[in-house]
Amino acid sequence: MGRLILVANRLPVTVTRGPEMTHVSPSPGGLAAALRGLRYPGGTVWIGWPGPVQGVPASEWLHVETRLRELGTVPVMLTAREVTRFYEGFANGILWPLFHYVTGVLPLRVEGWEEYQAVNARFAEAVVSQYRAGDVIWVHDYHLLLLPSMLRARLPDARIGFFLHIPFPTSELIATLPHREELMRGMMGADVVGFHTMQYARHFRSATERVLGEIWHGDTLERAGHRLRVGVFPISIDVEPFEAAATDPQVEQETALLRGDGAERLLVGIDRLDYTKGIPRRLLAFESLLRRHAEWRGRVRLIQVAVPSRTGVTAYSKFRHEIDALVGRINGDFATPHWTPVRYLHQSVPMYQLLALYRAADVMLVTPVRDGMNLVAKEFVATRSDDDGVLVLSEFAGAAAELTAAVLVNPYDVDGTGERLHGALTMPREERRTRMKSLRAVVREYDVHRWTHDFVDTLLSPALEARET
Ligand code: ADQ
Repeated sequence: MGRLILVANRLPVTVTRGPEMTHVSPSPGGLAAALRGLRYPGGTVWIGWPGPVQGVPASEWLHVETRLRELGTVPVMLTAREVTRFYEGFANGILWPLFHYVTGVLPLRVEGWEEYQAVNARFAEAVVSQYRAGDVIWVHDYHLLLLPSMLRARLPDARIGFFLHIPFPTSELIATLPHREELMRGMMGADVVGFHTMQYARHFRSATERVLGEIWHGDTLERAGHRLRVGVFPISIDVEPFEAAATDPQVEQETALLRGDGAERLLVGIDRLDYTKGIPRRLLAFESLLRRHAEWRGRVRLIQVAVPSRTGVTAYSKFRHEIDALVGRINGDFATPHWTPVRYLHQSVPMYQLLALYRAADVMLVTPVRDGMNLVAKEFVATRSDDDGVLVLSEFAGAAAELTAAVLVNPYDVDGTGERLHGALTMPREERRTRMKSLRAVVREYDVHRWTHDFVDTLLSPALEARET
């Protein structure tokens, strides 16, 4: 049996330079979290960037390399210029906002295309050097849109899958992208292209029709010598560690501390600090709740945790100041000597605290303006084995397609969301229980293991054997 070669911009581990020595630690972010627990009978190989390693002294590099090899990973290095122009520039400064419909932060000129191509070609080189007949290749995400076709040209018989973790937007937006033909053609080298929702898959098909003039037969397409299939595979989480939170004494103790004497209700938001996650409008919705329902003043508080992210991209540092200012204004306007409405943590929190926040929340706020899936929503649901707590979820998160028993909101409607918060805070226990039971059933039924299994099964499916033609 062949191995599963996983290719993603980031390795599931990151090399960071500490004050005393260099560490190899788990990478942040949803993709890394989802794939870390992956098991494949023939074994897995990971190919990706281990993070900025420029500062690692040569004397420690041997130790780092050994550690990476022990973990089954193959590093692909990026130069400082590539980090700026490929990673922060083309991938996170152009593709990320455009695919999330946040066109306001797009630069006037699209730069970094040469580096985007060069880095994709370097990844192709790394995959080809690892590949053995029978291996299955699974490429992930928007950093590597050109890779499937580059691999198809070099390894015509390989099974190649591609999964996009972010939304695939309407073809109207794809049409605005310089290099749109190359990017779309790049994805088409795969045997299977997967998305989180039907809507993204539909957008992809129409973009290929519009940009490349392709003709689809349902979800498949015949291309020079191979058949491409588009599929829907909603990513999920490893449910077990979240369910286990219920019986972890450290989590229990922290949950009790967060709940205090129960006099105040608790709203919780946990995100990467990213302009797609809807934090400013969420804060305004909370402010609207306090203005329009003054009875909640002194009786409810919001804990917002935002883990720093992509700090090298200009739009992110500007955005950070916007949130700082909003939190300051809301606290300034509403706080009393005994009560502060918003507690804002600009930091990552350890796992036990994350779990305790999920367990302690009366209402969990997941209100992105656009999100491929959003794993925080699923993690929250999985921890609530007490069948309590209300999930307020944006219609524009991929998760909304499955988690229909959540309180769904349009995050752009700030006052409307404020009213839904009031509704969530006053929801009767029986309704909370019914909704949470139904949400938990969805997350337990389709966990991350089913997700990987379904994708790889589809990729290996004999129905794709059209290459002999
Ligand atoms: P992300 O945008 O990174 O993922 P998400 O799916 O919500 O977003 O995952 C975030 C992960 O980071 C979660 O596992 C969460 O627990 C953790 N996390 C977030 N804030 C934290 C904090 N302050 N402290 C500690 N941990 C924190 C991308 C797409 C998503 C898609 C995933 C997977 O943008 O839409 O769901 O990939 O496909």
